Amino acid sequence: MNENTVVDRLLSGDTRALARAITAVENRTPESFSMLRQLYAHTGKGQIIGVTGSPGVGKSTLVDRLAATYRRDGGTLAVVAVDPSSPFTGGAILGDRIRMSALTTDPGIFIRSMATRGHLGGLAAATLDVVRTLDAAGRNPVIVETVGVGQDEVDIVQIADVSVVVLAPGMGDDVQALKAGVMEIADVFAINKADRPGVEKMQRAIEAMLTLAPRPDGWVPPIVSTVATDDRGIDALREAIGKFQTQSAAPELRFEKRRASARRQLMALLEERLMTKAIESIFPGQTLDAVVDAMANRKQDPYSIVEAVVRDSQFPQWKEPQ
Ligand SMILES: Nc1nc2c(ncn2[C@@H]2O[C@H](COP(=O)(O)OP(=O)(O)OP(=O)(O)O)[C@@H](O)[C@H]2O)c(=O)[nH]1
Ligand SMILES: [Mg+2]
Repeated sequence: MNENTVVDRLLSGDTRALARAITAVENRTPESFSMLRQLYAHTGKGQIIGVTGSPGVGKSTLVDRLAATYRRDGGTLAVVAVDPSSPFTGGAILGDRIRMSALTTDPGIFIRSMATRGHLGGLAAATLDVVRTLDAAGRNPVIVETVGVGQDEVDIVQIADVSVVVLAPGMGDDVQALKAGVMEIADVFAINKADRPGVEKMQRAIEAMLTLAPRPDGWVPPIVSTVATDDRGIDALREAIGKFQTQSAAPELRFEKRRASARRQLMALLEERLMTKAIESIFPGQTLDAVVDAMANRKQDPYSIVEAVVRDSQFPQWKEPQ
């Protein structure tokens, strides 16, 4: 099937065309980049909701319930789970870490699992492109679940229009751990597993932190208690998400977010493509990991590598891509 047909079909909401496109995007095929060029103008329409938090806090269960409430409005949506633990599968199978219920058989909810391993410095880029493709296809919202640990995950969450950080009671130390990275990107907090003791303590810990570090935009992130397994608090969570979206829909705020997101996307793509190209050209047949290992063993030094890359690179002038 030619690309134009796939793009047209995808834009008209065809689920099979979407599934094929997503697989191509995940595999970073040359055709996928040509398709992404055509799709870019159609992106930025829907809402992207990031859901992040430590392993096991109930993100997937919560996403499942949240997806169900959006689905009841009648639109089609998507869930992307970034799974840091499973080996690279090409995203073809659902890891058992995605605990989606009956929704998995509903074509109105497109679900993909992305594995962290196997991407050369480009998980953020690949995930961003998958999310953009879903957005172009009219999936709204696109909910992205990530475990909030590494830089990649933080990068991914930052493309979201609204970020929900999920915590669970009895994880007091975790609030401290999250503080450095994920805490400051939380637009909404969900204290899940609120059927367990320690909800108030957790709430106070979050409030204390918010007081210490108020946000420059003046938004005070709401804290919502949920019991995902019991479908409790889901409407309140959705309302909190909606409130933030209304406030950040102010044109100047929205444009500022879009600029930041555009910058990140460009950097992520450049990093992915330039890194691959650089390593391939100076160390044919080697992987980035092998080069990094050689550096760790002091068999290579980073200065010579960078010097070689910069010296041998030719940066052509901008020409409209074919
Ligand atoms: N008691 C209780 N258990 C819950 C709740 N929500 C989820 N769980 C359980 O917690 C476990 C982990 O839930 P997941 O939804 O897979 O958590 P996750 O954060 O997506 O986990 P990872 O993707 O592995 O990081 C499962 O056994 C859920 O049934 C809740 O509100 N209360
Ligand atoms: Mg999960």
